[in-house]
Amino acid sequence: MIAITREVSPSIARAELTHLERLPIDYPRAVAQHEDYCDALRELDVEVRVLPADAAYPDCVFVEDTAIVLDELAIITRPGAASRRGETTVMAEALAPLRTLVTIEAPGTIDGGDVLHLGRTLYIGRSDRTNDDAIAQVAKLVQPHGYEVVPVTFHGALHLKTAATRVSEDSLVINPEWVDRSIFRGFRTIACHPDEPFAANALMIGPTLIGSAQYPRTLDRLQRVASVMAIDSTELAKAEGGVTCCSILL
Ligand code: CIR
Repeated sequence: MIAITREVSPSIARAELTHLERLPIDYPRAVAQHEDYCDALRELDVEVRVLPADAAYPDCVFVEDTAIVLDELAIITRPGAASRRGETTVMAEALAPLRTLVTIEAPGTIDGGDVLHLGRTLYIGRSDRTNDDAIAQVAKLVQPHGYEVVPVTFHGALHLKTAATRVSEDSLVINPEWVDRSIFRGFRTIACHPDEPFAANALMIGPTLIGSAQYPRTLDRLQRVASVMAIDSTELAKAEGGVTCCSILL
């Protein structure tokens, strides 16, 4: 498995924020936590390719939003926040040797964080970042490869994957306040702890889950279905990023 990640931007203090109050981010600590994240991936035998940061893009560490990668193709997104659109250029360069590339065109906007890929289904959140035009473009691009696209309405979270992510072959962790659990056909759902609303974002690498150490009560619940590696991610959490946001997996 390959993971593409990107260093933390020195301008991370100016990251986009939607649901959180701005708090000071400790940049050296954010860098150290991101390095620990990359090391956790390496420990799980993932080859990590780290792209350089760019001060022109405060949110560039959140690479998940720049592409939707399937076995058959990679879709370069058109991120919903105008400040993030230019982040896709280096991701397209990194993915070009690995996949056939296609791109989302205006007026479509979509962030990869809204795309939950479960088998042959792509659940795509309708959000401030992702519109129906882009969802229709994705559906047209993936249908020839046998994928179904299911648009999902949700509330309270920036991205669908802030509210639901896969944690094992047949289960998801979700925040039931933000997304209706009955949408995900064929999957068991484990609710995050009610005091940890941002804990429904975990990164599944085979039988192991990388989760945020900030959410111990939810991680306890997830131990039932996976072996959990808890990492500190307090600084990027202040920029509204979770553990899935920081990598593209192939
Ligand atoms: C943003 O608002 O775009 C960034 N500050 C956070 C993006 C997090 N990405 C993700 O959940 N996939």
